[in-house]
Amino acid sequence: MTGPLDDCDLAQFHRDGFVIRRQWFDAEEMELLARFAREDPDLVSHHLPVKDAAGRESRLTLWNHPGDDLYGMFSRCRRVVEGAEQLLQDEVYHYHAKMMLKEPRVGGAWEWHQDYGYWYQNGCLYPNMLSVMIAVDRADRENGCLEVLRGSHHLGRVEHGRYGEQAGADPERVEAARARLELVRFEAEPGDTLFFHSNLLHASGPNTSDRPRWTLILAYNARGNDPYKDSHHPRYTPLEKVDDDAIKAWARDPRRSRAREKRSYLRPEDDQTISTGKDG
Ligand SMILES: O=C(O)CCC(=O)C(=O)O
Repeated sequence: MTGPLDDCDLAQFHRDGFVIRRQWFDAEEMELLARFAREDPDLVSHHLPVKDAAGRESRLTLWNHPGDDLYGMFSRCRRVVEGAEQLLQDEVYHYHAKMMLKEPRVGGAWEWHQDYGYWYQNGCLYPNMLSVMIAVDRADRENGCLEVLRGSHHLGRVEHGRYGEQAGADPERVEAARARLELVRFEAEPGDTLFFHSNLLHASGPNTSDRPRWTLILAYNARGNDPYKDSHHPRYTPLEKVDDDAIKAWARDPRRSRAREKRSYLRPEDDQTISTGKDG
């Protein structure tokens, strides 16, 4: 399969479970996204509050299907979709998108987990799934950037559940993995993009800074991994790709530039794992 990623990226993804592409989206694209998101009342009114073990609150707003608005252009652009297809070696479809709103001083931590730890429950037989994290704000240690354990996707799926005050992967396994595997921080400028495997162990600290840390996370499933049962995320749904210049073209189109989808957002009652600290 050909696409935007090169052989080095593919080798790194298979070896490490992730690949980082700096400035995958340029400053103009990121300014459009940041403005669109910060002016979007739905992100605030539909957010799901998730508390960490220390009682700090993170917020996320999640929807399943990409449409024709600016978020949809990011979810559907070839740079992302064909990159995901190269990495999963299959046609992919949109599993969901979410904006993580880690606000200054209050944004909470995320415990160590694998996304497939939860997606497994949704009828996905294989972990042939991934996420694409796009930094909307600068992300660093102080405002709680994402941390991953290099190569941890080779562990396979680790047991997930509620352990004491924490929801996430089995802490005994996490501790053993942390003792052996390198921790890598996704310190990022707006537009930097991380593709990561659904079995990669990842976590993030609280936002102790005066700056927000918003990120857009797009999740994709392989067509060949169509879930065997219904869940709160979609089964295979063909994804209509758009060219990479669609993001800027969208903003130049006066009919579109303010248009927002009427989307169906995930609600806490749709998914019990939300109340235990994860969207699943
Ligand atoms: O945004 C973060 O810091 C963590 C996000 C995460 O772990 C996830 O969405 O699976």
